[in-house]
Amino acid sequence: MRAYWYDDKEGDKRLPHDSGSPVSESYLHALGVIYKHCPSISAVDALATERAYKNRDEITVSPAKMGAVYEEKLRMFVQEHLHEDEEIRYILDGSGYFDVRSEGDDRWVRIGLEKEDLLILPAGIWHRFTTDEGDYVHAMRLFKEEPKWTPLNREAALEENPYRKESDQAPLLHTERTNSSIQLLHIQIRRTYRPCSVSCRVCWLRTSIVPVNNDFERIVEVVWKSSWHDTVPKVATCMMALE
Ligand code: KMT
Repeated sequence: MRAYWYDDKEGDKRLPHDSGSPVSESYLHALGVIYKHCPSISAVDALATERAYKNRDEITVSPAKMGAVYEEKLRMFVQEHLHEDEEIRYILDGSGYFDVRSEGDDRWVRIGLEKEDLLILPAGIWHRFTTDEGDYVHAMRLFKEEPKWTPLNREAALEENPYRKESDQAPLLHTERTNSSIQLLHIQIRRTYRPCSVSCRVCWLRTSIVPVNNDFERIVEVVWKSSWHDTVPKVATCMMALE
């Protein structure tokens, strides 16, 4: 895997478009994007079980496999879109690029993947996919629910989509170490949902949250065992339930 800022130059997106500025894995984490090198399918299976994935399929994106449909499929994949489910892609062979939008300044981060690379994209993140100059990727697609690929192409109205809003819904305001094993996270809940638990986007460990002053829409305190991580997670995702 190699991640870097896309150069934004016109032209075939299958070219590297490498601006020369690398992007770190911890920046990807901050966007909710997780990379793992998985040398075996059993490592993928373990991850799928841990994150409660129910379905999977395989796809080969190449002119040899898809024939005339190849260009059309590529046009769909490369159109900027989001999904309402988290998705996992595992590269079985070949290579390709996932581009994800940065938070705030809306720039493209390019993530080059090759064989044995696995990527987890959170629900609601703007992204796109293209093959590279090799024009060949064989990937496993893992789905939390139905084995379907439903892109919601970018348009202004989709900023109101609940999955889009949730993707940056729970900014950490403040963290506080109370002793060596307990961490308090103060999280701002901005919407009128009843928060029920909070998950670390890096390892997906989840803990329930306790509202402060019985006010679900303000600040919640989370007791986070720092032994779960060497460092305090910088990004947490609130799992919401409608009241
Ligand atoms: C996606 O989500 O854009 C895809 O599934 C593309 C094909 S998988 C390499």
